[in-house]
Amino acid sequence: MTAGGMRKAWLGLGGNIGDPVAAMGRALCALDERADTRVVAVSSVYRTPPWGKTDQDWFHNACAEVETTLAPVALLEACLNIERQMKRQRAERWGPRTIDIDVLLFEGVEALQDPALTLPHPRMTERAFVLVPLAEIAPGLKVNGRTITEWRADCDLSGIEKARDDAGWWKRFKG
Ligand code: PH2
Ligand code: MG
Ligand code: MG
Repeated sequence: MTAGGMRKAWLGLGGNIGDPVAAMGRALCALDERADTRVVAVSSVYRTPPWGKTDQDWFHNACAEVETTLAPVALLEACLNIERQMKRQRAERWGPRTIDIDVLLFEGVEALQDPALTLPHPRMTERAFVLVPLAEIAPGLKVNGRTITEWRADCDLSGIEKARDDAGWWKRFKG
């Protein structure tokens, strides 16, 4: 635990309707503006082929590290509130959406089975659109006994390309 009772958590962000880069930037600014949470690292933005349901537009994805005094489920609630404030549109599971913010991992919580939240995120170790950006900011972080870099080496990276890597890109979308 860091000073002031802050713990680190890692988030996955994405979207494929409207302007997902702007939506991810605004979502990160909204989290950073909270008194209980700050954004400490953000990956580049990647353009990624749709996973799970493939007949939809490509996504943009990024990952972020935050420090927070919130408990895991409260952090998820904060993320869902931001999605709602941004009037997220979503029709179906794994289908098109304007913004999605997932809690992937939480410092000091090896596993969590809560009706609202499972940690680590159950599908993160199979998803290149999570592992590629996360490996930039947390290469040595361990999930289920292996590092992010090791998980990334085993997954299909085809199609993924960097879309934006200017430092602090997300701060340009402050509302
Ligand atoms: N999110 C999903 C389903 N499929 N595919 C990509 N490339 N990126 C995503 O963020 C994504 C997805 C459900 O959350
Ligand atoms: Mg998701
Ligand atoms: Mg989600």
